Amino acid sequence: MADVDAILEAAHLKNDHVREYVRYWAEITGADNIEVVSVDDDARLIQEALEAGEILPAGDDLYYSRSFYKDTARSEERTIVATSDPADKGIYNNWYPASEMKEKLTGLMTGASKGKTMYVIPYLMSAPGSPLERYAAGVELTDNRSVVLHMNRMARVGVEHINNLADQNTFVRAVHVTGDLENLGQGTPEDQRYFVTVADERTILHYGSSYGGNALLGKIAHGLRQAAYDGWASRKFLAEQFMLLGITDKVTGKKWHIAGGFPSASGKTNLAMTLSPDALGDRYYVEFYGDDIAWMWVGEDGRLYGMNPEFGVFGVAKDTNESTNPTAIDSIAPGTRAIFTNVAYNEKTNEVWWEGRTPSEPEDLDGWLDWKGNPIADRSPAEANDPWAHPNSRFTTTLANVPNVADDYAEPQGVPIDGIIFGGRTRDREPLIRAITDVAEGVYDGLTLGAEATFAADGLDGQLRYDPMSMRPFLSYPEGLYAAHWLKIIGECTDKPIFAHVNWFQRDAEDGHFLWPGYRDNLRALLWLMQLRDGEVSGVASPVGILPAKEELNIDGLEIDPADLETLLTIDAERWKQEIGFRQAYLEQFADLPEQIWAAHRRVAKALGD
Ligand code: OXD
Ligand code: MN
Repeated sequence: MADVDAILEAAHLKNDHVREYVRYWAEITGADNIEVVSVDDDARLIQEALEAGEILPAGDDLYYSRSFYKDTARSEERTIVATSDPADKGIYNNWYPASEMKEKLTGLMTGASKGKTMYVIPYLMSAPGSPLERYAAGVELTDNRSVVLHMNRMARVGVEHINNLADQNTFVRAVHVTGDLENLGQGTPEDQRYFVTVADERTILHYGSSYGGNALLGKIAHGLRQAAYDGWASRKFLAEQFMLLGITDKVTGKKWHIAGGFPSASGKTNLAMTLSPDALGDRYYVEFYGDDIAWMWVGEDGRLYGMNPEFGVFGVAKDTNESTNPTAIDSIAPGTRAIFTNVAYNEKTNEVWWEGRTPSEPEDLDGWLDWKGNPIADRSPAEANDPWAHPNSRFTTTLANVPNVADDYAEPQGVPIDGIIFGGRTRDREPLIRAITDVAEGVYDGLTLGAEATFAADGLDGQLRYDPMSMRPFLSYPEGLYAAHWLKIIGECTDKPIFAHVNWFQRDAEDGHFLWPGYRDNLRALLWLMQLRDGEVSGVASPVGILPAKEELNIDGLEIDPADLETLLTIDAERWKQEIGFRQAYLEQFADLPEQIWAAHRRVAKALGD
């Protein structure tokens, strides 16, 4: 091993606590070399990765990477939150004692980076100068160069983010060791992978994957799990898997900001990057802030503020195209330095493709390889219908590449949040939008968020896989306390955001067609919500919130069957009563659920006539 101190000195890494941390893990992991990286090293690292065959060219300044075929998604069952206090155990956080997990991971990581370089990635999950900067600094150690390339796009990276910390010891220690991917028993009883956040020590120890959600530790492990814990422990903020967008009315000059959570596959990235529908484009301009994480706190003016701690987008490629998400397509155009992972790749033309990129697959199969690297042309009849790209294949690009990114996206002060929306994917029951003005009812609505269970796997038709606030895989402390923390933070706002539940996916009971066109037209529902908040419309009361009166929803330029619109703006009380029963059982699992949440549940049940 080279002289660690000399390397850190030469890299101008001045923080003594960081130095000690690097020395400690260099010794354990047994890495042969250490390299401190900053975003300025990106071009060189790209070159090195190309030369090593770790990435492949995918057009002008675009790159392609493939992960091991058993390592293509976050693994929820292998993800653990550890602390020293058993009271931190919740239903979803998969809690273990910190001492047990630290020992386990230290054992797994011992000598596991032998022969490799350990990259030191100092990063910041906020704009410098943010009120939450104290919680945003971290140092990821990784033995995987592709992880560095992704972190350079997803976070602010460089020693300047950790050299001058107000408290030199306040940074997240985030250790990533890839391990021998071919021999980790992924998905078997002998699974060796462990993804642990030791939340009360602000230490993240991930072993056994090089896939994004398990390996880019600034993102999910720090940006969500650790930050949610820090927000609660400090009583200062919320960290949620939320998108964040802005809408400007060019006529009145008003600007609104909306944040919101959607379980996977409910269209969060598409909504975050949406544009106005053509017919409303002259009047309303939509700006993108973030597609996956928002940290929110109460500002001095009594409003809720929010910011996206990330610096990039790690988006699902499937179905992304010029009509579903044109801004995403622009953000990965030639010259953007975007990286594609596990999509299909043409080794002759360097093109990439994924399901839904174009209506049908490229006709000429010459040179096309599927996400595993196998030639499409050589497929057997049994494999003919296998997807070309992995369903969880991704694109990684920086926020600045998104054409409608907000002008102030990198400003430290964040933006005032006018509305918080929750949206699942539900074929019936949930109207297009229902607004909720009571905070406890809003929090209750977030807690009971869910997406439809896949019928085959999860049984009961119409029953949701509940996903509180879309945070189920990222919760780091018990659900009852989580609800109480939400009530506290929003309760402190003197000018509160309005809540709403949205559903773009309602279907006709007979022929199954989608009742609402979705995509850019979703803005129409959000505009109504902002008008309601501003007192310009009053809506129609229902047992589950305020619905738009038909004439209040702006449908200029929209072709929609009046009967479909009618269904979208009414509720099915019988289905709702059934849902209340499911919710009762779901909420009963949670210890210490605040009485205000139970009261909200009872109020809704009573209004429905239960
Ligand atoms: C996720 C992600 O897994 O954002 O939720 O990547
Ligand atoms: Mn996510």
